Amino acid sequence: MYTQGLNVTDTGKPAAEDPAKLARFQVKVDAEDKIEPNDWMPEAYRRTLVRQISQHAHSEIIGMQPEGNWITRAPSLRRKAGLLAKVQDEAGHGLYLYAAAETLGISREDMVEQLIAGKAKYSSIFNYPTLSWADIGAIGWLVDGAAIMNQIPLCRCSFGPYARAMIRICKEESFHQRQGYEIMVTLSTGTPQQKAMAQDALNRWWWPSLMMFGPSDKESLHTADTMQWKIKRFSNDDLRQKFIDATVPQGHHLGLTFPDPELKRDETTGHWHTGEIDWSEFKRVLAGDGPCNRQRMKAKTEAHEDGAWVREAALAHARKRAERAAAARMAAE
Ligand code: FAQ
Repeated sequence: MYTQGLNVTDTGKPAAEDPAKLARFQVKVDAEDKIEPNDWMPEAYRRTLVRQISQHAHSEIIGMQPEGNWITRAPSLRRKAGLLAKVQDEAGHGLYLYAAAETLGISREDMVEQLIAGKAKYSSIFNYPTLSWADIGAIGWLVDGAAIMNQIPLCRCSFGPYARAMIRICKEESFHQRQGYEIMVTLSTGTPQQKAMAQDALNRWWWPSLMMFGPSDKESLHTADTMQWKIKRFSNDDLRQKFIDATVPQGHHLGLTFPDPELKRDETTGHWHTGEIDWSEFKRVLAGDGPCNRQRMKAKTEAHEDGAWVREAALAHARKRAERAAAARMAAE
């Protein structure tokens, strides 16, 4: 279990924290000063950040799989180059995020082990299959669209390394969203078969995209704490509503129909209202029983095992370099 850097007692339980330190911490957060890794922070704040940032990193890494599925089958060289770059960006986002979490005292190896052991979560959305090329458009438009809506406020997160990592990530995600929407525009204005593919992708990705924002506010476990600590700036339901309001007109512009007979606009408030989300499906996917959970974890575990020699070689190389540098220093003395 991870304990490095924690204020723990002999029993392994977190020690009671100094109320004066807690109060100073909250004043700093309320003043919008960033909390940096060497600053004092409440144990629960550190744990929450490790949980959220590592889940976020795992999502980026597992999120490479559904799109990676189409790299060899992209319909043109231009589409293939774009998709390759997008998947590589996601690997980069995973790395920035693992690095941000490491500043809190946990190692990347431990985080990856937690993922492989099934102890750490990743976003529910990546447990759905990519059945046609249109799914690549729908992922960019809807999944990256939802990711940006959730992540722009994280650029103002109280924890400095996470906030700074999010700035670059959001710029890249915005580009991904446009790239995905452009695929949807091309398909929706193409042949009847292409338009049908775009509609089918929207039918399958709409509801899971709404679930990305997490449980409803009344079911959310962490929102109250994370909003007080200014990690989250908006609740799950508020962000979901912003996404719905931004996305429904985009879908109508494509000439597509949302798979929700209850979807309607409130003329007074201007908000779009959806039917009820199927939370039993969300819970099933989180419990490991979504359409692709097993496939995703199998691919991740195999990639990790296949990559063992690269990690060993990198360590051996680093050891040799250190030995050579030490020998050179001795010779110079
Ligand atoms: N999937 O109390 P809350 C992307 C869990 S990146 C799985 O509301 P919180 C880029 C939650 O962890 C997508 N689990 O939790 C891309 C908690 O469980 P725990 C990822 C979920 O943390 C695009 C429990 O339910 N983005 O897409 C989900 O306050 C295209 C109770 O929930 C981030 O990670 C879910 N959807 O709010 C890549 C953003 N929702 O930990 C490739 C950062 C909730 O107690 C291709 N994260 N849970 O065991 C966040 O903003 C928050 O963590 C939320 C959840 C909003 C996800």
